[in-house]
Amino acid sequence: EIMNTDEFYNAVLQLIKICGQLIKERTSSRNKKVETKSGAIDFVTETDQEVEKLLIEGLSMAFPDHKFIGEESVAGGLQCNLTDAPTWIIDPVDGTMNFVHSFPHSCISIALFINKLPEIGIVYNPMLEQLFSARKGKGAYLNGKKINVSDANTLADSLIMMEFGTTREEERRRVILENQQKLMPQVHGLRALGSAALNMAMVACGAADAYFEFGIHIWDIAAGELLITEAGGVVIDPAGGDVDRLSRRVLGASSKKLADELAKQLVQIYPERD
Ligand code: LIP
Repeated sequence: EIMNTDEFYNAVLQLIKICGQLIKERTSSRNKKVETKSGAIDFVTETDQEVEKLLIEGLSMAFPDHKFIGEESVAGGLQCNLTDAPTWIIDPVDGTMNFVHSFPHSCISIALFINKLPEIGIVYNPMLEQLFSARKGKGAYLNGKKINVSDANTLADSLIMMEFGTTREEERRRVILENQQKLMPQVHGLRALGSAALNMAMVACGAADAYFEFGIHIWDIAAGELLITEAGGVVIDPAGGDVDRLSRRVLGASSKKLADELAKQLVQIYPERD
């Protein structure tokens, strides 16, 4: 059943454009206010906090009964609680490390979930003017043009997105390197954009064939999931089976066959749930 989400979609698009302008203006600044969060290489800036505040204020003014899960609100102590109520899941700046370094691959990632399922997903990189959008049952788009996943369906033909992580913890680094070592001789190539949402957008538009990561949170992947599925791909748990959005694990791919083949290869990590 297709829900009418026009009102929500139009409202969030307006806000995103304003917030995107802010991110774009500030990304080249050499004196950003940067603080660390979970560890030495996990950052937050005043822009992350400001953008999240603008989005939540704007959306709750328009839709007073809607709920929110925001990266910086959760970092500030709020619960990460997904209910059936319409809930906006927000990463105000995904790829904060990139933003801090003026590497032009960060984005706003925002999704609307209703009954715990994605209805709207938007990933906007204002530096490169890339607006990825999807609505349940209506396809996925890049700047208004329909996008589709690639037709790669074996690892041997694939370009795989993966990440180096935001922790220096020994065990986590070891598993990341093991996965790189296992995959490198089997695939066309490995890439890391530094943003889960943008990695997923690359899979959605067919520029990459699969992506996986351990340790992400629901706000990193909420919008990207709908982009990939509406573009014809799949999003599953990295060990195979259904994705569990609060498990901090994700694998997205252009096809079920490729997703399953990749899942079988991966050394697994099971981080503490959100
Ligand atoms: C980041 C992700 C990135 C991942 C990090 C982190 P942030 O989000 O997008 O892909 O490796 O774990 O979650 O902190 O820049 O919003």
